[in-house]
Amino acid sequence: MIDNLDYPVQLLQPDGARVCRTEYDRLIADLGPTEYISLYRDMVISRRIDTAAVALQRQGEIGLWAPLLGQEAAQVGSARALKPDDFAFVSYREHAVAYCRGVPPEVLTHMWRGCSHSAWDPNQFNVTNPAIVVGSQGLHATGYALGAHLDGAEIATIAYFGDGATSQGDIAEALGFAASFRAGVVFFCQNNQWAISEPVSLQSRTPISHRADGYGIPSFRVDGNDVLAVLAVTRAALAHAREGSGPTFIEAITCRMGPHTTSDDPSRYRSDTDMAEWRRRDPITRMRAFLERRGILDETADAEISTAAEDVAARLRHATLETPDPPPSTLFEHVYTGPHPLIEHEREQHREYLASFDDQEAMS
Ligand SMILES: Cc1ncc(C[n+]2csc(CCOP(=O)(O)OP(=O)(O)O)c2C)c(N)n1
Repeated sequence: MIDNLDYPVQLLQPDGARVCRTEYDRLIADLGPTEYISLYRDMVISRRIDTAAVALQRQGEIGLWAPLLGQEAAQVGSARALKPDDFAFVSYREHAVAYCRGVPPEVLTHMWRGCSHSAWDPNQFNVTNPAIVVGSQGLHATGYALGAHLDGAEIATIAYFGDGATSQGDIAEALGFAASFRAGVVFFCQNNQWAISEPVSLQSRTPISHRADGYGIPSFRVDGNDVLAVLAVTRAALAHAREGSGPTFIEAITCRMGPHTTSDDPSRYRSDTDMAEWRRRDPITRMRAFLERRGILDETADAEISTAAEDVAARLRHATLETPDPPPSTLFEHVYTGPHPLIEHEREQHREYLASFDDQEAMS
């Protein structure tokens, strides 16, 4: 079942035609019209969350956002393969993974507005908060997977990271450790073609999935803009982890169609012509074409999905604008689990700093 062909696994062509591949078809044989619509719905809603958050950043309501535009199939397909007890360790771009795990859309902007250290309780949804330190979550996922194995829990762990992160020591260490100790972790690399301005061709002289070979980790290459193929491949990898067979590596080939973050201007390093081919492979258009070919998406379902997406965007917007600014002193909370002399010293300095304004007021 492990497939590391250079040609990625594809079950849906860009025009929505279904490609048959028996070994992968059987992994999604349980899907019917309801599930197809539901996958499409999650992708449409995820994209709408993303555009709403970008608009909030442009209006100065959040400090930063890392758009997922173009990566909806990679994220929704893989997240929908997870079982409730599995645990996902994410980077800063996996808003659709968080959404699929049940994180309320209203809290997705919390950290980016600077009003919370932690947007949600990771243990409530079995998905971590965004990790900004590139690659760090690979180590966290590996440790968690090993711990779960020692506890006898039949769960899988998945670590999401980008092509750039494969050049980080953290990912190399995680791969080595997971392979040696057969940790049940799925290394899910979204090869979105860019690490900020650095193209993947410079990042790796081999297909990214081949890097797993050096660690003795079986790998898959999948068309990351094909939600059915991603779902099938991730189900296989997660099953491998749950049955105690150790780690796997998935390279999902996709494209970040927007900027790296809202602070980036991609026109400085890639042309519109470069992006034309990727627009043709848009994951949402592709799934929609598949649904239309099968006559599954009628006007009622289409309208319901659009309304739901607008509703989620409105809730996100409203919640972001309504979130109160926390008192600045909360900066010093939760740095360590208990009191720490350095933090207490800094807290006192901060108190004195604020008090100095009271003195100035009294003098004027
Ligand atoms: C350890 C570390 N080094 C550098 C950075 C700065 N940085 C943030 S994102 C990024 C590129 C990551 O690219 P990739 O892993 O391909 O993920 P993508 O952003 O494309 O999803 C870099 C270098 C960081 N956050 N952490």
